[in-house]
Amino acid sequence: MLEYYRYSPEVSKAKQLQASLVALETTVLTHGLPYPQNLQLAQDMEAQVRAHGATPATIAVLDGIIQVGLSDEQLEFLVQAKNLRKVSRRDFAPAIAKKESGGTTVAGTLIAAHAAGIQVFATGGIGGVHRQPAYDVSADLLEISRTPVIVVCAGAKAILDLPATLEYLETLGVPVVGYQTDEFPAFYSRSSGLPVSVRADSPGEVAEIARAHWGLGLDSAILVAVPPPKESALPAGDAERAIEQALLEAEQENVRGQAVTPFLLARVSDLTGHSSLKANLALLLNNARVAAEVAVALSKSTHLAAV
Ligand code: PSU
Ligand code: MN
Repeated sequence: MLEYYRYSPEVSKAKQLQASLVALETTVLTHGLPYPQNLQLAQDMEAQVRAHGATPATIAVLDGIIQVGLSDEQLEFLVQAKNLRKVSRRDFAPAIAKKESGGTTVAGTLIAAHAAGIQVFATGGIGGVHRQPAYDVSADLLEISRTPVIVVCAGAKAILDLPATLEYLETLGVPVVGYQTDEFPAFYSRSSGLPVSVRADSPGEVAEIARAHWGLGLDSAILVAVPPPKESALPAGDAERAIEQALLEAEQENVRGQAVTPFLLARVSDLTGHSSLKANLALLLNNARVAAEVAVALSKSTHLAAV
């Protein structure tokens, strides 16, 4: 399997030294954000991870190779190239066989991170159960249910059906940890009115929950939901109005399949005068910081357990 993977020198070294690693996804760069904001974001997220004591591993598929950690040149290519694949579970083999390139989704990044031995992953918002049509369910949820990685996010993207997404996570047996909150955040906004299954107030508490879950032989992810930073979070009503309009347009324009999420996020950004974009960027950086802190706490608790 390793023939399909390549690690950057920085990631190889961190693995050798058993340093804390944080995986980062790239669909948000290739399908979520315009150039050059996507490049800036990728660099800023990596810097946040390093500033908090961990090593970033930005994951993508380049010319049919799964890259764990990207060079500056590789990142430059990824953020500017057109018609890249959105790589989820079903898309790895086609991309590899055809030597294509693409950004990995939450599901895709989880697969690669786990294969590379990385236990913590930062993203913006996970995919979930869509409001319409109700049978559109992101592959992110199934991957989260079967990959033992801590996923740090701002909840599920608010364009989704959040109550249904939480019910689905419950069915799949995934602990949903509210980070310094009792409520599941609504991605652009800090509250949804929906309860999480457990609250944790520090990185150490998150690490304890993960260790107990995996120690029991339960092999799902731990979903850590961090509210978006106060300064840039949107009032729930503002976000909801834009989302409803965007959903209407998606239906009128018959947007389907993998195109749905990028379409909705871009329309919500336009309709909110880009304040949703600002919130999205701020929460991604914040999640990178929390993920680094959790990765450091996890390696400390693992070392203690080994003593
Ligand atoms: N966050 C963004 N933009 C995105 C995504 C997240 O701000 O494009 C991506 C994530 O990679 C997530 C994917 O895994 O959207 C979900 O897509 P779908 O609903 O098609 O599974
Ligand atoms: Mn879908």
